Parts: sequence; structure tokens; C-alpha cells
Amino acid sequence: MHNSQPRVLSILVLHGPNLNLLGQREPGIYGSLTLTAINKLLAATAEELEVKVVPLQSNHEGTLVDAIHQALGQHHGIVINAGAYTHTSVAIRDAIAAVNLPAVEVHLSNIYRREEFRHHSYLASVVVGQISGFGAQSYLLGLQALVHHLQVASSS
Ligand code: CA2
Repeated sequence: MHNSQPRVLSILVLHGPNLNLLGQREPGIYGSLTLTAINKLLAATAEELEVKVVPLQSNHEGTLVDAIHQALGQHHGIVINAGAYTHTSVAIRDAIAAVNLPAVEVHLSNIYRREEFRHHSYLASVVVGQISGFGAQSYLLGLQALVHHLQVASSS
């Protein structure tokens, strides 16, 4: 039997290392918006989608791992820009696999048009999908895709 109670989806948005510098350095690669501005756009998109978003930025791998663990039971899914940890972190990959929450990987830049070392993502094989290269829009597209994925999953 279907549960007819409406439930508000809650999405954890994780921003990895150095993304706190957005808008202050390298606007040619990462755009001119600050992280605060991106979080405001995410909040506006969340309101339109009638979901809740909780953003968190950390420069520390363990803090990101802890946040992924704590998402279990608190959030329905994760949008993650793991920054440079995308290309190095088995620990973040394992945390996403362990909690088994649907996650979408996003990147401001198109990692496949950049240096070879950015072409490999440890997260790619444990996320629902990846959006890369659309600047701040990558986050909004990632949020939309994740919410759609969760709504399709809960209606079947
Ligand atoms: O394109 C992305 O979103 C990245 O995840 C950004 C990471 C990079 O290591 C990934 O390969 C791709 C770097 C984030 C650094 O952000 C800065 C922002 C302003 C100034 C300097 C760095």
C-alpha cells in the first residue's frame, strides 16, 4: 500500500576543498559567483522544487566523510562537488557507497576538458550520475536530477 503522507525531500549539498574561495580567485575557470551566491541559487531552486537543501563546505576529507555518514536518516540524497578529492579520495567514495544514498556528482568546470589527472573520478562509479562544465548551473541541474530520481524511485 502507498503512503499518502506528503514528505519533504531533504538534500545534503557538499562542497569540497577550496570552493570557499569561489568568486575571489580564478573566475575564468570557476566563474564569478561566490559560494554564498551558489547556495542562494540552490535554496531558490529547492523552493521551486518544494524540497529542502542543506549546504556544507569543508576543506577536510574526514569532515566530508563524517557529513556523508551523518546524512543517513537525515537526508534523502546528496549533491556533491568533492573538488580535488574527486580525483584522490577512496574514503569519500567508500562513504557514499556505505550509506547507499543516491548521490549526484557535480563540477563547475568540465573536468574532461582539463588536465589528464582530473579525468578520473573515484566517485563516478558510486553516484547516480555526473554533471560537469556548466558553472553554477551544474549544481542546480544536479539538484533537479537528484530530486527527479528520488521522486521516480518513490512513486514506483
Ligand atoms: O570544476 C570543479 O567543480 C572542480 O571540482 C573544482 C576543483 C577541482 O580540483 C576539480 O578538478 C574540479 C577545485 C576547486 C577549487 O576552487 C577554487 C575556487 C576559486 C579559486 C581557486 C580554487
